[in-house]
This record gives sequence, C-alpha cells and structure tokens, in this order.
Amino acid sequence: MYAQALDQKDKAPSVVEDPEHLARFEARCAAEEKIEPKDWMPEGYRRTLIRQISQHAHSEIIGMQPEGNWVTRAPSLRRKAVLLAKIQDEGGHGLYLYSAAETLGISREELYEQLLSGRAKYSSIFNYPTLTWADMGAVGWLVDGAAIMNQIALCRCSYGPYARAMIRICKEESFHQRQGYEIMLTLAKGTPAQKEMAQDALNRWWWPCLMMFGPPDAVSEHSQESMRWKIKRFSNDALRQKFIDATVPQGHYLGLTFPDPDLKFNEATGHWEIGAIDWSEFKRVLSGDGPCNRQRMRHRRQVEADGAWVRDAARAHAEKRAAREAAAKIAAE
Ligand code: FAQ
Repeated sequence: MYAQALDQKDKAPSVVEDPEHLARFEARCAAEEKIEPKDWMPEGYRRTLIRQISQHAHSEIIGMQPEGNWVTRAPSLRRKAVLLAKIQDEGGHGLYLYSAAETLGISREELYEQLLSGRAKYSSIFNYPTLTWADMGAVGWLVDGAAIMNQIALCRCSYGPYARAMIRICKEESFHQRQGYEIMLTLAKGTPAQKEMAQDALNRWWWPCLMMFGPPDAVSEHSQESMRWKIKRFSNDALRQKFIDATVPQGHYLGLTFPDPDLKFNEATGHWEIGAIDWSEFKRVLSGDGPCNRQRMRHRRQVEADGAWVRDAARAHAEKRAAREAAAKIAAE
C-alpha cells in the first residue's frame, strides 16, 4: 500500500565520489553551466533529479484524475473543450518529464513500477476531491498557479533536459492558470449560489495549495543540496510566500475571502502574512491517508491493467515487423 511503501524508500548506499570530478562539477554548477546527460555528475545529483523529475511526472499523470472527474459534467461545450485540452496538456507534461528522467539512466518501465507499487510520491494536492464545478476554477487558479510559481524557477535548473522541458510546460501552465481564474471570475460575478460555490472551492483548496510547496525550509531535507546544485533556485518557504503575495490580491478582486482569520498585509515588509499551516494534514496525505490517495492509486492501477492489451498488441506488431524485415533482408542477399 502507498503508506507502507513510502517507509520503504530506496536507501541506496552513498557513493564516494572522486574529489577532482566533484570539485569540477560543483564549479560548473556555481558558474551556471548546464549539465547535460553525458556529462559527469555525482550519484547524489543523478538520484535527486530522478526523484524530483519522476515525482513531478507522476504528479502530472495523477493530476489528470481530479479534472477528468468533470469532463462529462462541464457546463457548456466550450468549457468541456477547454478542460479536455488542459487535461491532455497535463498528460503531455508527464510524458516530457518521464523522457527527461530517462536521460538520467532509468527506464520508463521502472518509473511506472515505482508509481504503481507506491514507492514514488506524487504531489499531495492530487489527493483532494473535486466536488463541484468551481473546483475546476480553483484547481486552475490555485493549483496551476502554485505549480507555475515553482516551475518558472525550474526553467533555470542546472540540468539541461529538465530546464528545457519546463519552458514549454510553463507556457501551457500559464494558460491553465488563466482559464481557472476565468472560471472563478464568472462564478464570483454570477448568482449568489455560484459565488458561494466559488467561495467554498477557495475554502477547500487554499491550505492544501500552500502545502504543495513542500515542508518548511527548516525541515526540508533536500533543499540545501538541491539549491547548491542549482536544481532548486528558491526555497520552499520563499516560493510559498511569492505565491501568497501574488494570489491574495487576485482572490480579493474576485470578492472572495481567504479561509484564514490571521491573514494580514504587513506594510513594513510588503508581504501578506498567513496563519499556521496544519502540517499534520500534509504528513497524513503523504503517508497515504488523504481523502483520495487510495482512489487515485486504484484508478491508476486499473488503467494500467486495462491498457495492457494495447501494449501487448504494439509489442507483437513490432516483433512481427522486425521478423518480416529480417526475412526480406535474407531473401534479398
Ligand atoms: N507532495 O526536502 P523536500 C502540477 C516530499 S505539478 C508530496 O522539501 P524537495 C501540474 C519530497 O518529495 C505539481 N510530496 O523535497 C498540474 C520529499 O520526499 P522524498 C508537482 C512532497 O524535492 C496542475 C519530502 O517531502 N510539482 O501541479 C511535497 O527538495 C494541475 C521532503 O521535502 C513538482 O513536482 C508535496 N507537495 O522539494 C497537474 C515540481 N512536498 O522524495 C494537473 C517539482 C515535498 O524524500 C493539474 N518538484 N514532498 O521521499 C519540486 O520542486 C520539489 O520536489 C518540491 C519538494 C518543492 C515539491
């Protein structure tokens, strides 16, 4: 099960690196050079990237589910077409990211196996349910908004294939964020019932979105190393604050209230300050006990099983074609 599997995280033995290679590598990172797949890199850098890129890919793939829930119930043909396009984009992002992870020497099959067995994480946010149409607005506005805040920085990541994948992904995420905000705007300016639906969505998504940025800096186990290697450019707390500062005025423009009685603007610092985040909820979701963890994994495994015949057929076709080509080659000799 997901919860148990997380406890069995790969504890690969640490590798003793050649100090000269390591010094040259660290100097390249410090000089803002891009690291490419065939370049020498420390094992820890490779592992961190495989972990982060694959978790990111899994998030995009699992992230299709909460929105897929509304495709057949979108309120108009236009909304349905937009939602379908967005979900397809998320699938595409997952595939680019799996390809970027593969450049680090791990196979697609292994990456899938890590997700399906529960050894790999995906973003906590996709374990929450999408209960009303307003959730499609809130997911676009807040979840994609948080994703962009994190991913703009990743466009400057030291690992070339990841950085380049992020440039296109960010362009698409930007469209996603705007379409979500437009849904929220329509609902917020609609009937009292529609405005209430928008407010309810904000109430449910605000805190989980703040958790998307990861644990506080003081307990973020990977941040220090990832920042030295220029994988991460900003700390979890710094990005969370940027998101809060950008998003609170947008929510006020909608005429909505944030579900945080302690939210206040600090004139001296120029930042919005929030109340305490409930990190016990974050831990619970990460340990597999969020509202939808089981449902998300069950669905992903079912889809994998349902698609087995397609993979088998493609493999059989490739084998037949290879055999035909080999026979034709022999006949021509
Ligand atoms: N959920 O030491 P740190 C999207 C884990 S894409 C689950 O701070 P790090 C698009 C972390 O993995 C959203 N686990 O870790 C979309 C680590 O566990 P590990 C995904 C989390 O890596 C929109 C442990 O906690 N985006 O939304 C979370 O330095 C709409 C310790 O944490 C990305 O993946 C979490 N929220 O920083 C799709 C961006 N936070 O691996 C559909 C790339 C932390 O040791 C619809 N990733 N953990 O077992 C990153 O930037 C980083 O990996 C962080 C975490 C910032 C997420």
